[in-house]
Amino acid sequence: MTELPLSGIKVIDFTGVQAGPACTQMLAWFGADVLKVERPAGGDVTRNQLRDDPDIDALYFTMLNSNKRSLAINTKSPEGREVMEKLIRQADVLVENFAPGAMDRMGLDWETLQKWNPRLIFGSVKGFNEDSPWNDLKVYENVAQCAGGAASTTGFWDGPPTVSGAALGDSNTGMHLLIGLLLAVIDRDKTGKGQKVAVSMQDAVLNLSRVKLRDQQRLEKVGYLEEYPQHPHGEFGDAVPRGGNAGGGGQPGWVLKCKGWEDDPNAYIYFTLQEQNWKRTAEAIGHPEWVEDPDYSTPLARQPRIFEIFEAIEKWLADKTKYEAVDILREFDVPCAPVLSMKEIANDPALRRSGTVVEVEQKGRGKYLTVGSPIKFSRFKPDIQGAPLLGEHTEEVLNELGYDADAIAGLRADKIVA
Ligand code: CAO
Repeated sequence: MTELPLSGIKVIDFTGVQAGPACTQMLAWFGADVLKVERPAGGDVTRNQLRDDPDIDALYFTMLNSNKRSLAINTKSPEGREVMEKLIRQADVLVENFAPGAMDRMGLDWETLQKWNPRLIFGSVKGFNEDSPWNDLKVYENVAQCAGGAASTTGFWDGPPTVSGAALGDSNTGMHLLIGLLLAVIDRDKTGKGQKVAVSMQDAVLNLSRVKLRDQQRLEKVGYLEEYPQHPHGEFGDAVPRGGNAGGGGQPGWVLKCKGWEDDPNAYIYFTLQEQNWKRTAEAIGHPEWVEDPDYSTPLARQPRIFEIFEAIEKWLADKTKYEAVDILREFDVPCAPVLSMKEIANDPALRRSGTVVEVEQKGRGKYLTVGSPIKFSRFKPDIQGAPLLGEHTEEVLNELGYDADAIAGLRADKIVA
C-alpha cells in the first residue's frame, strides 16, 4: 500500500464538537497519528449528543473522529498535565478549540507550549479573532454564520436572516485550519520552527461569503444589484439583501418545481439561464421564438421578466420528474441538477463508488454511513475506519510514554485516566 503523506506526523487532538475534530479527522485520514485527548468523564460532548441508541456513541461523534486514538485523561490534575507535557514534547501538531482562555487556565498557554517544543505547530479555533470585541465569546455554528455575513444574505427578502444546513461555521473552519496546519508543516521543514495557526469561525464564514462583500461595494456604487430578484421591480436598502435562490454570479437561476412537487418536498431542480447558452436553453424549454425576440434575447431584456420566464419553465417541467428534466436539459448544455434529499444522497451508488459516501464499521454499533474524503488523489485513497471508544488507547499511549502497569493503575484509582 502507498505510504500516506502524513505518516510519521504526531497530532495531539485536544478538540471537541465539530470545528476542531473535522480538521484532525482529515489529518488522520491522510496518515497522521491523531491522538484525541478527552475528559475521563464523558469525553467529547458529542459522544453523548443526539444519540440514536442510548448505549453507544452518537453518530455526531463517530462521523467526526474516525481513524483516531483516544486517551481519556484529566489534564487539569498535576499528573495529567505531566502526561500532556510528555506528549507535547514529542508532538508535531497540537490542535484545540476550547472556549477562549481555557488553554491558559490549564497552564497550556502558547508560551509554555513553545518552551516545551519549539517545533510544535499549535492550531487553535475560536469564534472570533483576537482583534474582535467579541473575542471572549463561546461560539457555535449558527452564531458564526450570523456573525460572518452568511445569515443576513441567506433566505428570502420577506423573511428573517436564515442559516444554512451546511456547516459553514464548524467544518468549514476546520478545513481552513487544516490548510493552515499543512502550510505550517511546510514552513517548519524550511525554518525548523513551529508556529501558532489561528482561525476564527467568523473569518472562515466570511471567506465563503466573499461574493456578498463584492455585492455590498457594487450596491454602494450603483444603488442596485442587477442579478437580484429585487431588480428592477423592488427596492434596495443600503445593505446586501437576501436574494432567495438567485445565482450568486452573473448567471440567473432559480429552484423550479417539477412533477410531484405537491407531495414531495424535494421535487425540484436548480435551473441556470446561462447567457452564452441562451439559444439552446430557449429551444430546450420549448420557446425557440425567444432567441430572436428582443424582449428575451439579451440578459438585460430578460431580467425584468425573469419570473415570467421561470414560470414558463415550470410549465414545461410540470410533466417531468426532476431526473427526467435533468436528462433532457443535459442534452442542451443547461447547467442544472436535481435537488437531492439526504435519503437520495445516502443511497446514491455513484457517491458510494467514488468514496464520497462510505460505509464504516464501528465497535458496538455495526455499519454506518459517513462522508469520506471529498478530495481525490491519483496516488492514494484514505481507508476510513471507526472512531475510538472513550479511553480505548489510554493504556497503550501511557505505555508508549514509559508508564508501567502500576503507575497506570494508580492514575486509574485516582480517576485521572479512564
Ligand atoms: N481534562 C480536564 N479538563 C478538560 C479536559 C480534560 N481532558 N478537556 C477540557 N477540559 C475543560 C476545559 O479546560 C474547560 O475548563 P474551564 O472552563 O474550567 O476552563 C472545560 O473543560 C470546558 O471547555 P469547553 O471549551 O469545551 O467549554 P464549553 O463546553 O462550555 O464550550 C464551546 C463549548 C464549543 C462553545 C467552546 O469550546 C468554544 O467556544 N470553542 C471555540 C469555538 C469553537 O470551536 N466552537 C465550535 C464548536 S462546533 O459547533
